[in-house]
Amino acid sequence: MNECAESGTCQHTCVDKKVGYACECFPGFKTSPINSQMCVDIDECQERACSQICRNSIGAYKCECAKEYILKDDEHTCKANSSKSRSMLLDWCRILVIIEPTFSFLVLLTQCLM
Ligand SMILES: [Ca+2]
Repeated sequence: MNECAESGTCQHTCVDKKVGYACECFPGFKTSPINSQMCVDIDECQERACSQICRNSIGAYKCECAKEYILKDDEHTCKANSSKSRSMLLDWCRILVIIEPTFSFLVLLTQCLM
């Protein structure tokens, strides 16, 4: 007997077994603890999926980063926004050029142009 042929057996996917059947859920969902035929969203944020800010949604989730940080290509971990710190370094160099022109020329070469 194929219970899966009957409509409304499982909310998402029905897998026919030799004895009975099993319900499976789409990615991002899990079987409901209350009703095994139903699927509920997985709260990935409870599983520490993101290194900083996690936003759960139905069937998915999204990682975000705090101010001054950007999301890495893995879409889970954050790194310091280096372009911002680099521009801060350049600002610092410009100030140094004004204060101490001879010394700052060496600083510019060693630090700013790295
Ligand atoms: Ca989710």
